[in-house]
Amino acid sequence: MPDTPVAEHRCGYVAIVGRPNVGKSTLLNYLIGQKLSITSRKAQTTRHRIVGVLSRPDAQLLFVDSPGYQTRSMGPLNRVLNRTSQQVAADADVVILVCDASGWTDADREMARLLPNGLPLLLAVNKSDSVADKSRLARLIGQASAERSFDEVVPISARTGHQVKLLADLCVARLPVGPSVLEEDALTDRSERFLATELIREKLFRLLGDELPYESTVVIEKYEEMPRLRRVFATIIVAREAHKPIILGAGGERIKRIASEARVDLEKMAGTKVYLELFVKVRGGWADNETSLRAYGYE
Ligand SMILES: Nc1nc2c(ncn2[C@@H]2O[C@H](COP(=O)(O)OP(=O)(O)OP(=O)(O)O)[C@@H](O)[C@H]2O)c(=O)[nH]1
Ligand SMILES: [Mg+2]
Repeated sequence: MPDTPVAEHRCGYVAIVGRPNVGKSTLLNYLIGQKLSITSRKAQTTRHRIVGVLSRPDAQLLFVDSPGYQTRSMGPLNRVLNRTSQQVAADADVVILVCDASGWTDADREMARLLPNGLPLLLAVNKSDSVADKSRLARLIGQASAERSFDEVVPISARTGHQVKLLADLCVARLPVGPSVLEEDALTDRSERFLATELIREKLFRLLGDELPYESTVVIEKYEEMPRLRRVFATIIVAREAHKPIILGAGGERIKRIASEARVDLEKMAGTKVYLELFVKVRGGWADNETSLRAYGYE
């Protein structure tokens, strides 16, 4: 028998929510030590609920990344993304609200107001590495705490990892006691095929400048899994004919680059060689209503 009592094992869902672009997906990836959720400089990169698993001796944390909560333009796609964001928070055992250390904005305020009561709520003030003036950080924390009460407020950097372990520990302390619900070596609840669509979409977000058509998405037509090879046929869907040449680029340069960068990531993810073919199709109105959005995988 050990002399010191062994702490009880804990397990539960930790929602990662906040307005677009504050670093939620970067945080998820740092927490689980792997690139799982796609990231980019553009707002609303994440469009789905994605679970990333961290198994430690004392706990299994099921972190749930979510789309950035949008308070401005309100098309059908935005409405669906906002609903996903709120659902992720409502279903969690602990909620991490992520904001940007550069300042507490109206969008943060609205998000904080919408979060459910009665759940442990932690505020992670991210990108602290990019703020030299620490009094600014103190001001932000004062302002945020005056508007909503947080169980903990932690300045972090999802890029450097500063205080990310502390944030995880604070979550563990608030999770229900219980056994792990997933295998110890599980990384996510998502399929390889789903992760493949995401990695391709990431390249769209990263390789297109401001001309990125917001109403673009990726569907996998065929995903063949062989022991040492994946054969992937995917289509980039855009809503207007005029968007097609933007994706293709002059002489097809751009789509070639999207495909070759995506292939490198797909190979890393699958641990095999990958053969990837990309197509572009126009599907007018695919993002215009919730029924067709569902057909493209948006819940
Ligand atoms: N300097 C700095 N940049 C960061 C940090 N965390 C994230 N970023 C950058 O912020 C940008 C947005 O990061 P994401 O992780 O995609 O943000 P997100 O909140 O998931 O965004 P959406 O999914 O669009 O809502 C990227 O360019 C990241 O590299 C950080 O701690 N420090
Ligand atoms: Mg994201």
